[in-house]
Order: sequence, then C-alpha cells, then structure tokens
Amino acid sequence: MYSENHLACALRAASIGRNDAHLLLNHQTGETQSYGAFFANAERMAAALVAAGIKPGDRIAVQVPKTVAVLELYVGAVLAGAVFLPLNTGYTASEVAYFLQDAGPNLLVCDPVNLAKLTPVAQQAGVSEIWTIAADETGTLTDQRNAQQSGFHPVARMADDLAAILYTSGTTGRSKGAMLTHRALASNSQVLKDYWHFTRDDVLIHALPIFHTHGLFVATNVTMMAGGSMIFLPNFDAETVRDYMGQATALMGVPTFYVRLLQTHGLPDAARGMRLFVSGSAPLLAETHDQWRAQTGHAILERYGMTETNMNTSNPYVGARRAGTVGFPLPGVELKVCDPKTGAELAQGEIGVLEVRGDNVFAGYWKMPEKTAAELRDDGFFITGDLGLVDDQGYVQIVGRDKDLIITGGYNVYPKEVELLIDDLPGVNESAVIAVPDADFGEAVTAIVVPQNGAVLKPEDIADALRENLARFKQPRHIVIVDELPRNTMGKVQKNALRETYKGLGTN
Ligand code: MCA
Ligand code: AMP
Repeated sequence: MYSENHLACALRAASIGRNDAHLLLNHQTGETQSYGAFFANAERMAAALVAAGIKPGDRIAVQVPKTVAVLELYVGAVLAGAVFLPLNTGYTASEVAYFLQDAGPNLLVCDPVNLAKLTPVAQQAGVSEIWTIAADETGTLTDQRNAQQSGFHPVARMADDLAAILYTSGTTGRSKGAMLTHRALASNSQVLKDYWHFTRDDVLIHALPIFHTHGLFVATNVTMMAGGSMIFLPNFDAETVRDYMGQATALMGVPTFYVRLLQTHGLPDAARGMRLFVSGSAPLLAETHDQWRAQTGHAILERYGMTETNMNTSNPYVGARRAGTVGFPLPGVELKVCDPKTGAELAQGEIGVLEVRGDNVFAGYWKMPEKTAAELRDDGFFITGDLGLVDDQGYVQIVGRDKDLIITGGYNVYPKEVELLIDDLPGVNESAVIAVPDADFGEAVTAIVVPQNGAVLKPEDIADALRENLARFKQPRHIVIVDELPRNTMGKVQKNALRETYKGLGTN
C-alpha cells in the first residue's frame, strides 16, 4: 500500500499484514506500541503536515527530546514526501539559527522550553510554522496528529528523491547539509539487516539519540525493515540498558556505551541471552573489545560509517570480528585506499584516504556545489577524509583522520568552529583546539589559548563565554593558557606536538 513511496515501502514491508506485531516498548510510559498503531500515527502525522501546507521536498527541522512521537513524525515526513532535518538537542539558539537559514525549512518542531528563544530565530529565517513537543509528548505536534485520521495515501517518492538532510560539521567551521536519498537510506538498512541477521524475533535496545544516522537510520530503519521490535529509551543510562538485556537480543552503541557498561555490576549474567552488540561512530579501543569478550563472551561487532555514506564497512556476523578493524566493505559498497594528494589508488596494505562508492552514498551537500565537487568525485567515489588500510585478509583498519576532527562520545566537533569563537573573545590572541585521550568519551575537546600581550586570561572565563554559543559537547573539557603555540618552519601550528604535550590531561 506504500508502494509509490520508496523508503516508506521498505520500512513497512516486513510488517504488512502483521499490524498486531510489537514494534516498541516505550520505557518512559511502560506502554507497548504495535506496528499497526505506529504506522496509523505516522499517517496522521503525514496528514497534519500536508494540512499545514507542507509540500514534497519541503524541509522539516526538528530539535526535540527523544520520544516515540518524533519517530512517528520521521516516518510521517517520509510518507508526506518531505525532507526530515533532525538537529542535535544540544545545539544553542545561535547554532540552530545557522541551520534554519541554510536549509530554509517550512516547519520547525521544537521543545516547548525552547520556544521563546527559537521563535525569533525561526522568524528571522522565514520559517512560517513552529510546532512543539515535550519529553512527555505534550505539545502542538501531538495535537496536530490527533486532529487527523489515519489512512493517509503516501506521496509518491522515487529512489532519487530526498528523504533527509543531516548536518555534519566542516573543517572550515561551517556545517554542511548532507542530502540523503530514499535509495541511500532504504538500501543501506536492507544490507545491514541481512548482514547482521536481523529478523522479526529481534528486540533492539535503542538508547541512541535519533537526530543522527546511527540512532535514526541504522537502529530504527534496520529494526523496522526486519519487522523486529525495540526497547525505546530516552537516553543512554548504563544500568537501565544492562537491566533490559534480559528482554532483548541486540544493542547498538557508540564506544562510550561499552566503556560505561563494563563498569556496571552483573554484566556477564545480563548479557548472556543477547545475540549481538554493535559499535560504531568512533573507534572502539581494542582494550574495550577484549574486556567485553572476557566479561560477556561476546565479540563486539564494529562497523564504520559516516553521515554522508551511511554504513560502509562491517565486521562479519559469522567469522572473526577483529578488534581494531572495521571489517569488510558491505555488499554493494566499493572501497579503495587512495593517495591523499594525487587520489591515485594505493596497493593493499598501504595507508591512504578511504574512498567509497555505492547506493549508500549521499547526493551532495545542500546548496554547496563546490564542497560537493571537492568531496564527491564525478565517478561517484566519496572522499571520506578517514585514513586507513586494507590488511592482507581484507579487513579495513582506520588509522587516523586526514581531517581535523574530534569525536567525543560519538559526537563530532570540528576544532575550527571552537577556535573561531575563542579567538573572538577579548584578550585572546590565538588558540588551537585539539583532542586528548579520554577514558569515557574517547577524545576530549581541549583548547590551548594564547592571550594578547598583557592580557590576563582565566580558563573559567573562556568556558563561561563559550556557553551561550556552543553546544555542551563541543565546549572544551580542558582549557590551557600558554605563552605561544608551537609552529613549524612554515609558521603552521603543530597540533601533533600539542597532542603529545597534553595527552595526559584526560586521565588526570
Ligand atoms: C554529553 N556530554 C558530552 C557528550 N555527551 N560531552 C562530550 N561529548 C559527548 N558525547 C556532556 C553533557 O552535556 C554533560 O555536561 C556532561 O557531558 C556529562 O554528561 P553525561 O551525563 O555523562 O552524558 P550522557 O548524557 O550520558 O551522554 C553521553 C553519551 C551521549 C551517552 C555517550 O553523548 C551519546 O548518546 N552519544 C551518542 C552520539 C551518537 O549517537 N553519535 C552517532 C553520530 P555537563 O558536564 O555540563 O553536565 S552518527 C555517526 O557518527 C556516524 C554516521 C556513525 O558511524 O554512526
Ligand atoms: P559523522 O560525521 O558523525 O558521520 O562521523 C563520521 C566519522 O566517524 C567517520 O568519518 C569516522 O571518522 C568516524 N567513525 C565512524 N565509525 C567509526 C569506527 N568504527 N571507527 C573509527 N572511526 C569511526
């Protein structure tokens, strides 16, 4: 019945005729929701969007707490042919202003607690409509949904049409909107479902945020396409996740999830009946992999992806899951290792920039043709900016990044964005933002700051000044004031030297 809408059809296929099948357990309310009830609500959401004047291709910006209604809105947006644009709940109003200006959405859905500060921001960006939804699902979004009937006939959308735009930060400090098509999302989830052996018997513990690829597309789409179910948690809490393991089969998480779970009591017993633990979004330390196997008997399956490409590689379901590797290119994904300067393909075993091609790859950056041309080759290969190699058994290893990027607890922070804000503060001459190893978050954002001549700078004043304009996860965990930054003979700041000098900060 959803056959004219590429992604909706894929999401519904496994549950057609199984309306009573259980889709999710809502941890907050303790209620379960069936596939039939979920899709009926998603259809109401779609009807509400159309009634509000949303047309195919219109963007819907969403910065809200994680709730089931927001998942319904996501599927409703797909059914209505709109483009879903989720935003990290940590973003400040000034950060949201940029996304609204850039993407030009027709509707903003926000948390009622942010309504007062986002209304002027939205008005300035020409957003005509604002709806709200709170963590307890009260707000105008659910009012709008409840005013509609189910039975919405999906708007026709082809494989090449856009389903979502997800912003990803850029080396220049300006975020780029990755345009994701129905094909990219549907095909990647289909591949992952098969590769990871997801079936209708699976119960996934869903503790990731739903404003990023990992929680929204990998976790949710894969479960729905398998006709399985989820335990839907508002956020990650290690004890809660451990306690649900007895009722579940699978968990998807960032490395911090596994680091924190290892510190809970009773993990070996809790994990016994689980089938699969997946890690991604940031490198999983071999040490964490080994400790997990020692405690639970399970080898965590590590995979590698990006906002622009969805998932590219995965360790095997059957076969050795090797610590420190991200496995093999997924079916339908071509991967090559290239010289960072010339782009020429390198021999097996050599380190270079990973490039990937396949149905999973995005359609380009929203309104940024130059950036698209710089990163997406004419032949369809996307230059990931990740440095890696393919070992003699075909496993891909990521050894570093050709991009100045910090990944903290699975969230990306581009140093440039933080440096620009610090450099603008009174009394600051210049700054360098680097990552230092952190036991919990993997990497911790660290700012090394040089005062102007004669100025007295205090780390706490810098931290205070950044609070208004920067999401919490981007704010430096450590701020160090120094007289000067190390430079090479060309005058370039030597971030490697800084990383070496300050590598102990995160473990103090
Ligand atoms: C929260 N804080 C953070 C982070 N998260 N700081 C740095 N990095 C973070 N990731 C802040 C909080 O605001 C709080 O600030 C303080 O740190 C400690 O909070 P805590 O309660 O410990 O944090 P939490 O709420 O437990 O969150 C940690 C988390 C969360 C569970 C690891 O960050 C998370 O769910 N991360 C998943 C991110 C994710 O889904 N990434 C996928 C991107 P204060 O000290 O002021 O109180 S998609 C992707 O990367 C690609 C496509 C892929 O391959 O998947
Ligand atoms: P994002 O911009 O959130 O899509 O982040 C994508 C980046 O996360 C990739 O380019 C990698 O640098 C990193 N990443 C994702 N998964 C892994 C992994 N398993 N190991 C190492 N890095 C990863």
